[in-house]
Amino acid sequence: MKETFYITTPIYYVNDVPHIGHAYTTIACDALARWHRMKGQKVFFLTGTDEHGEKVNKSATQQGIPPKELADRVVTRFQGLSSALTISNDGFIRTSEPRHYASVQDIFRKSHANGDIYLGAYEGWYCTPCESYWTDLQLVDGTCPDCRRPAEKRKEPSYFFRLSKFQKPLLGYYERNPRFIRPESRRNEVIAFVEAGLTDLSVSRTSLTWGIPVPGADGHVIYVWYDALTNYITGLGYPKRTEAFDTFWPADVHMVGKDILRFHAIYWPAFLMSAGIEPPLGVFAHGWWTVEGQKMSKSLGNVVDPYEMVEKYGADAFRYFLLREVPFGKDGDFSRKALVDRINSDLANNLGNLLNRSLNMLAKYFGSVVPSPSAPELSDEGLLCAGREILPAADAAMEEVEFHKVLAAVLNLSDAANRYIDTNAPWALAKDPARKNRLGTVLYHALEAARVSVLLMSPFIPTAAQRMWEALGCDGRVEKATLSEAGRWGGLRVGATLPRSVIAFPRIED
Ligand code: ME8
Repeated sequence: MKETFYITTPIYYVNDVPHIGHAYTTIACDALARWHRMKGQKVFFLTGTDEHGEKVNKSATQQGIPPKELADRVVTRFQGLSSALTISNDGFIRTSEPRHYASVQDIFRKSHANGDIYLGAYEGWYCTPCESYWTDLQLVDGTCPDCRRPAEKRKEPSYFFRLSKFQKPLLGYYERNPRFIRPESRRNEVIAFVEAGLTDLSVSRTSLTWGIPVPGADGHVIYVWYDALTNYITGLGYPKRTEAFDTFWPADVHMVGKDILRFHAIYWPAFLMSAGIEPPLGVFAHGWWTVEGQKMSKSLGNVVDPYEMVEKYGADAFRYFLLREVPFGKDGDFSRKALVDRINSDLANNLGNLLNRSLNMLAKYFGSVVPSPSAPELSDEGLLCAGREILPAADAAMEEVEFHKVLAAVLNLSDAANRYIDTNAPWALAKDPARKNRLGTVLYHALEAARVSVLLMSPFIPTAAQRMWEALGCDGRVEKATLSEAGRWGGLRVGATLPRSVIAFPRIED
């Protein structure tokens, strides 16, 4: 196993407040970061805000304030997401920070010195919301092929990055690193795009002052994507040769939405190759959420506010729903009904119920003290076997970033434990004093299944997992436990006194 793990979210534009899309990527990264920490790896998890460029400038102008003021105001909403959603990020970067200016100018200078940046003039169709130039061929009925809003013709002096030179190196990199772009279908899309030929990329603007100045070229600011992508190395201390940089670069995974995959899988490795820096090891593109069957948009008024979700349902429920409901990488639909149903069926009725009923019976039959299990009988085998298989299965699914499979597997275990209780009927065993040992064994295994489930579920629902962890008499913070403890059946402490009950997930009545 690699000793370190570096994961990043995209940096979010501060032209508007956070929505479900931002929360989604951040939550996914958080679950992965927590999982890898519990595997014993040294993890760095970076998130932050993208503050330069036309989009932010335009929004600030509309509000009649300088762009930095808008950024200072909105950034607090993104920073606040960490505590609202229980996000364990190790760093937060703002592209308006001086450390980032130094970083972007340094990599720009290196590419320039290597002959990969040159001065030219750019003419094209520009889409302001997407901050992208398009060619005649790419336009769709005069509109931007990404967002379908009208594009305008523009010409300006511009520095260009020799992207065309990197077609072969990029294709070689994709070939040598088949897991660089995931999921597989996206990888094929990117390869086809690069194979079709790459044109040089305009990487400076003279039409804008809200950005990082091009070193030694008055009037030019660096194109927002060149600026933004560089955050991933600034966050580790670049251009200084810091210990963090040496430890964590290249990044293991840049998590992104499907719409910004191209920037991460094509531009970013090319910028790095040109500056003599290793490209990242992976980019994973997730799908998009619609809301109650419709595209999310301000004009429809259906934008899902993560703060409101947390207030209404709690961070764990929101986190769990987003990662359980839809296979990561696919598009999905968000609906409150689906969220409520999911939480009630999986968390309240299944895992929550397993723990609570086991505690109730422990109180009733053993004065709440965990009994010592006797040798397993045939009817224990199914559950013990499920317990042995869960960790490797969950870890393999996590490697593939298949959150829904990990969660389904854990739910299967707690479901199996609930059925185990039903089949072994502790209430019947309790009637016969001669079967006290057997009764103790059944309760022990039921509670142990809850312990293993809680441990594996903790990267997804950290707050409730901690509550359940404590209710199971386990010491300390669950996130400090290691995943390997889930692979050893029998971690539940014999002789521990547990509470009579715990309601980790009350049923939601919406
Ligand atoms: O793109 N469902 O920032 P951003 C899922 N600053 N994800 C969604 C979504 C939806 N309905 N809507 C948006 C930027 N997203 C740049 C990134 S990185 C060097 C620079 C996702 O604030 C979208 O896919 O516009 C993207 O990954 C993220 O929100 C940030 O969008």
